[in-house]
Amino acid sequence: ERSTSSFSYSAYHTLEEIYSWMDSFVAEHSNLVSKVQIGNSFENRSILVLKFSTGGSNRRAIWIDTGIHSREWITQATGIWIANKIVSAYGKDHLMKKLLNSMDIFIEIVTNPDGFAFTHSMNRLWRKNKSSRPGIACIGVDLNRNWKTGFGGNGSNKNPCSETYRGPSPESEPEVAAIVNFITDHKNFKALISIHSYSQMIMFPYGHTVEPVPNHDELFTLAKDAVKALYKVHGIEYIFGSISTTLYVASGITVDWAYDNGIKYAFSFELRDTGQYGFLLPASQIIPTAQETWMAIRTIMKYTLNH
Ligand code: ING
Ligand code: ZN
Repeated sequence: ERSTSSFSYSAYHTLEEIYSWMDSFVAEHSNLVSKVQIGNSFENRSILVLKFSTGGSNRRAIWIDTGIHSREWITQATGIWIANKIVSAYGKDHLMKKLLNSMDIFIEIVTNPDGFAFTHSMNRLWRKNKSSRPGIACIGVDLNRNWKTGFGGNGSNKNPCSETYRGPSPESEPEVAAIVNFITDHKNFKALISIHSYSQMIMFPYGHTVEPVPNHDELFTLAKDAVKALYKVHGIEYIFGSISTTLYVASGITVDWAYDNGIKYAFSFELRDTGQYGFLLPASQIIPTAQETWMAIRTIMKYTLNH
């Protein structure tokens, strides 16, 4: 796209279309948005993050990632819509104006670019990345099992052919290492929201143990408020709680790493639906899903700004 005016926010797009949209989007809103390359994927694609900032240096920041599992197409589509929403909200929404005058927002829309390209070309239901290693027959590591916190624990698999294969070692995958390096070097992230689909849930650490985190009650209340704000938009019901007690025990996951590295407001969303369409959510649901998800994200952002 040479301009975002010809881009459809209510359709699913290829990687090339999304990366081209990003270039137009950044060019059209250069006062607020810039593009940061944080690394390269296993197959050497660029790993890109959109940065929303009104200035300052190394301000307190909020991280959002979508598409760490490539087949969860509603998440990348929601990430695109939300990026566009942040730009329009900066002009209209007092909270967002206030937030962006003191904090930065980073959104990684295609967190697993190789897997995403593969879901378009070969296998719509591909989840993992596309890494391969000598002597290993199966392809791909589950990027939501490759993080250091709890690595190798229950709810992750050491079999390379498993859909939840954790990889040979923590941060073995360039897509995970890129985020770890970026967030660690930045040192000022206060909230992180990692977006998956499907199941309609808002969850928080831990995943690797049923042990509650020190600020469990605070996260529980905030998740409840986010679910309430989401419900108000289109009447869609979400459940909420810690990952291990709401969904299942899962180890080596993004939000557990974030939490143990000082990001005390760490959440994982599971977007629409509850299984009717699953990963194949019709494009007609992109905008309503993004609208309601935005209100949940905004709730968490507001709380983070004020704490
Ligand atoms: N489910 C997630 C998975 O990686 C999840 C569930 C989310 C676990 C967040 C831990 C943290 O198994 C999907 N749909 O990917
Ligand atoms: Zn997922």
